[in-house]
Amino acid sequence: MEVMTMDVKHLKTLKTELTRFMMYYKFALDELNTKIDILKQEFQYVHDYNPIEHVKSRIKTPESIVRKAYNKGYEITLPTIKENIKDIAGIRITCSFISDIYELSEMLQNQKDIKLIECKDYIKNPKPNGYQSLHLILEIPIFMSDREENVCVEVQIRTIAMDFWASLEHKIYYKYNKEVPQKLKDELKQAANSAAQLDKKMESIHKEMNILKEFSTEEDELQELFINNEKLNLPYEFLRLQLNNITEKKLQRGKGNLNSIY
Ligand code: 0O2
Repeated sequence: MEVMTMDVKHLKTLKTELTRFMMYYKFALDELNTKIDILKQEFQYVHDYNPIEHVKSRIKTPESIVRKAYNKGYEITLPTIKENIKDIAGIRITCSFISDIYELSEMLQNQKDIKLIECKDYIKNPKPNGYQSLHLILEIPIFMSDREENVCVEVQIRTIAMDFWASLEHKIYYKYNKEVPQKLKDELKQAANSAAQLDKKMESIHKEMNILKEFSTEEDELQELFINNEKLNLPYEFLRLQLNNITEKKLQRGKGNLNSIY
């Protein structure tokens, strides 16, 4: 009887410890999600453009944490798990373009309370199967009533095309534990290469459009005139005629100079 009471007491303590442990990761995700949301809103306001398509976060289940620790041969204690398993909390950010991935990664790393623990760039160096994504392990402090904890979060940043490939590749292999035929592996790799080409194409169109937009804004601004804080538009025909006159005069002057030389 005494032994059973001891066991129940021990189990209750374990449960409390495990709950607190899991809470750290939930708070870390909350913190980081807020940071990402702030960056998204501010970027939209300053640049009139939102680089983030969507954000998804998850916490590994206790079962999956223990399975991973067991498979990797770690001691099954909370301090060892915290020290070695860095993807208990994970955030996946899908961006519009490759350049957005690096910009967002910089913006996160530049925050004073965020420490970069590890960076795996599977965009510059894709995995042999074609997988692409930028993986960061970020550490952030969590402040509780009686302590401060530094908690790791795995952040995966990728484009829509990279995410499309990774999600479908995961689905295709799901619940198939045998060796996948080489032909299918090659085809999946080709699909990854096509996704990477699509990303490059979309980025180059995006850049060219940005240049056009810049010119068009400058043109629009030249046609505007402010008097007493009231915006007036200069008539396009008027501007065109004035510009034609100036060009004509320049040409005439050019001809005159040439005549005086010969
Ligand atoms: P989940 O549920 O998605 O989180 P490690 O995690 O350190 O033991 P590794 O390989 O060093 O293992 O980590 P890495 O390379 O940073 O990749 C870990 C995560 O990236 C995986 O998490 C996947 O989410 C994703 N990933 C990596 N390679 C591939 C791939 O080839 N295809 C797909 N679809 N996703 C990949 P988990 O732990 O597998 O699961």
